[in-house]
Amino acid sequence: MSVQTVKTTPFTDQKPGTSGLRKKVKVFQGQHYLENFVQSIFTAIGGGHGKTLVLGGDGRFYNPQAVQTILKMAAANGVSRVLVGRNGLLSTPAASAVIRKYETSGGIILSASHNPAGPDEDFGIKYNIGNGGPAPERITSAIFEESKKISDYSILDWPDIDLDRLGGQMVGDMSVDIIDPVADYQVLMESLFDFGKIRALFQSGFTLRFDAMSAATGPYAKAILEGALGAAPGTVVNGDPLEDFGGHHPDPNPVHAKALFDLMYGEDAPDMGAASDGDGDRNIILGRGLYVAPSDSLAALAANAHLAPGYKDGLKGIARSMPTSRAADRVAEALGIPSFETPTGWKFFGNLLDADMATLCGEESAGTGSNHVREKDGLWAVLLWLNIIAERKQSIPEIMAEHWHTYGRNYYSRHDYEALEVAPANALMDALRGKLSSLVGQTFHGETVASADDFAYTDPVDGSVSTGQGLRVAFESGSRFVIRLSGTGTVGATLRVYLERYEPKGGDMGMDTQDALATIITIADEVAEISARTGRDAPTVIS
Ligand code: G16
Repeated sequence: MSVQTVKTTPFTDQKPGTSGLRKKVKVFQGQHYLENFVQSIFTAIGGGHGKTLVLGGDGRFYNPQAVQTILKMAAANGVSRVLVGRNGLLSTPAASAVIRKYETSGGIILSASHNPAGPDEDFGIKYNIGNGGPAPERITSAIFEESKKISDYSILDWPDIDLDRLGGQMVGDMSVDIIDPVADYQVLMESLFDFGKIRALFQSGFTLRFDAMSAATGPYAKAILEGALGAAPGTVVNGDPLEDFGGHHPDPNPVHAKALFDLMYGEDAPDMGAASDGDGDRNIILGRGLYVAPSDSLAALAANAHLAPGYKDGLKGIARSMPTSRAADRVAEALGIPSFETPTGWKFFGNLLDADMATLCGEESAGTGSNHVREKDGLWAVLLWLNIIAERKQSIPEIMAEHWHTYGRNYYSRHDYEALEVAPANALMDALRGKLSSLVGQTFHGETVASADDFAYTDPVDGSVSTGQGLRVAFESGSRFVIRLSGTGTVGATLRVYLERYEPKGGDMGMDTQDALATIITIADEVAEISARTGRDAPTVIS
């Protein structure tokens, strides 16, 4: 056994984005690229000595090779023990659950989430800390700083191990436990939800279609939905993880989950439709003929969470990312609990959850979760919906209609302009930022601007400040639009335009969402000069 010290030079582009480092596979396969970043993680966390880590990923192309490399580097950096999901597979929420259950120092998760996979597509890597959540900015910044000055990395000269064999193996002096990726996660779900009631719901004829999008959630969904809960065989479709996700984008939105949307809006729709993403942390929920916007899903889950055993004592607070609609705030107000508005990125929820200030969290980007782990959790959201349906004995459209009747409706949509050239996208942001203060008081198409700013967040727990988190323009009517650049893409720039209009209770709750938002869409385009500056006459994706 010998530790090799390999000379290297820094890369300038290893700055983690919204959720870790995401690049093309070919970039990660370049000489020293993965190794430099992994060594930067170890250095930034003070070395590996005596630590236990969790390691796994969404099963995409290059996942097994990266696992082998990271194991050899972990051993060379003094790590004592690594828990690895069988075949290198661990959904992101399951990795978080395993970190927490075994109280490890942290974990390395290999995922580019909803981005496509394959030799010419994307790969990603991120570090999660001991609470199970994504590393906060102070650590991701430290990793980036290390990556800019790295001069060598350590790796053990050791053969690849058998990732398919459950149980213990050694890599040098470091023990490796290959674990069943589903088992611990399933135990956690059983502790939160009334599996007996959900089983009875399925026995009574309730039908579900869960699209695992040929990605990480398949084994979890099959074991829990079809196995433990007795949903009919075939409930889970695209349930086998493929290294290229079957050539699709594992992004549960109307474009990439089109088959599910077509089914749910068709004549033979099951009672419920759901889908997850590449690494199992996102979810979408549909009822017959109804897509529940993720912001609305968070609000409805918050209003009904007490019906599930894990939340029977109520919620401490609700947190949402800034661009997420304010539907959940109304629920928090009615419950008499605080609501929090954080920047985009699940890492910003960690402190609130650790401090027990928030119980449920959610984002417009198809993410909902709770204090059971420190990541968003796709299958968890499906199970909470099922538990609520089993208790309320109502359909999803009925539950949402009652919700809007009680709270009013925040009509909401996100328009994405993908693969823009970086310079004009930055120029658009700069131009809008430059005129924010002058917008206040101006009226556009009957909507008067009440406030306009560049969102900054002060973490109420540790006082850390995050600036430049999105440009928001709010109107006196309660409508608003928010614009920011995505931090997860790997090609050019992706402009996200978030649109929201509040219809108070007693108003029209049955409008088409794009119709309801038409005026705000027009104003956003004019004020931010979107079509003029991008040359696009329509978004790439509307969700
Ligand atoms: C990640 C983050 C989320 C964020 C999303 C979109 O999700 O964990 O918190 O909302 O990216 O970020 P952006 O708008 O910057 O692309 P995931 O599922 O990709 O890990």
